[in-house]
Amino acid sequence: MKTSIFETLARLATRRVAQLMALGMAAAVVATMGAIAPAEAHGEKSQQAFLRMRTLNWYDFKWSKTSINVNEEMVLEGKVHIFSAWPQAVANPRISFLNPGEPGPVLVRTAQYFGDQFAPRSVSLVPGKDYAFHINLKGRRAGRWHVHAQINVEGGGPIVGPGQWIEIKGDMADFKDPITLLDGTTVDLETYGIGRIYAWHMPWLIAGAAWILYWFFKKGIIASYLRVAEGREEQAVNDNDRRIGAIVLAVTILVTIVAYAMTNSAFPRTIPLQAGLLKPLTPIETEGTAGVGPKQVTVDLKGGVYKVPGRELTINVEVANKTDEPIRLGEYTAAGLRFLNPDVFTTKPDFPDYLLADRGVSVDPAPIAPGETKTIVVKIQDARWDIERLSDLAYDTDSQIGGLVFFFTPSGKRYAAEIGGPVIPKFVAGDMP
Ligand SMILES: [Cu+2]
Repeated sequence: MKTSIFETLARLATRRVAQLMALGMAAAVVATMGAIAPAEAHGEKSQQAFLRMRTLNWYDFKWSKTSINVNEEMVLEGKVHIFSAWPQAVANPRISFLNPGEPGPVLVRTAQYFGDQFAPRSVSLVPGKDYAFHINLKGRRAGRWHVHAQINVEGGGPIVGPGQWIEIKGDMADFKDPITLLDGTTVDLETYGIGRIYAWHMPWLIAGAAWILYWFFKKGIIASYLRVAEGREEQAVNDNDRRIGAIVLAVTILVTIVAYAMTNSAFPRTIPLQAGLLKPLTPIETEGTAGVGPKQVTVDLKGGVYKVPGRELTINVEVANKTDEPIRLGEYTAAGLRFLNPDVFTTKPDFPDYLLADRGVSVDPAPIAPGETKTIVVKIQDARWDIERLSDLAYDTDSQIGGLVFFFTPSGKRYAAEIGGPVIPKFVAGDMP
């Protein structure tokens, strides 16, 4: 059948309109991407309950300030217990990296330490040990931001600690980030080399866009894909395409060689990015008030029940008190959440409200005497189980809890102990276990 010139033109025009529409839609998607507001939700909630309870147990968190100006410094400090029974599904924290968890570089990190050790690189964390850390931060972008600490575990992904809202006032245009180089000169990291970054990225962006547009208008990207998928790749590329490809390749190699030589002569002394593994770290060994010291108080989980409707975990815990003072259980913490026993915590500690269940723990008020070993029933109940989605443990392949329990003595000492093991989920209300 013969087609008229008008039909051919009409068909070509339709194709061109469709192409332009697709291009317009792509442009609209790109344009709106920048306008998406920072999410209010906390990404850590999407991680499985077992991952957050049985990997890193965060405690003693402190944000030195919650309101700062641009250029003002603050410190985020905390401690982390590496869970002994680290889940098999997650890679061991053999290579881990501490980071502030924030929505982009709203605060810059000027330094960070594990104990007294300056730790700008990856570190090895050992299960069963506790580490104290602090991150020095400096306000950069004005706004109200949720700031966490997070540890990225190689092969396991980021594990996020508790977060706090930090208000930054002022104007990012005033932000300065001066550092002194090894040769004594001072540069502002905020603007240093920014011209070069643009100069290097723009040509590649243009080349990339030109490449996409060339294929888009000449052959159609999906049509080319179909030709290749059907085994007709020879028809997808002709001699003219090969010629253009060869020219682009030659220009790319030439630009790279010339620019490399120019950069080398402009900056004769450089060192590579420092990316080694720092080890070994010194864990916390202090007894009493600090972390999980030598086993002065040992606990053993003797089973428990998680009631899904009541958001209530009831566990039987065998406690052996090897200290010389009576002790009382005052806190259970897991995944950054703190459940407090109001009999022990008579005043509410300063901690983000979404993670603080200040009346979440109830336990028989009789203390455990020095030298005594007894099994206590601990009830941990709060809506935050659900809000922070820890109750999802009922749906995990192994419904195991994890976390730390803290015991307190009349003289104000604190002893921490790791607790973990399976509990039985229960989906109907009532008292029968
Ligand atoms: Cu957050």
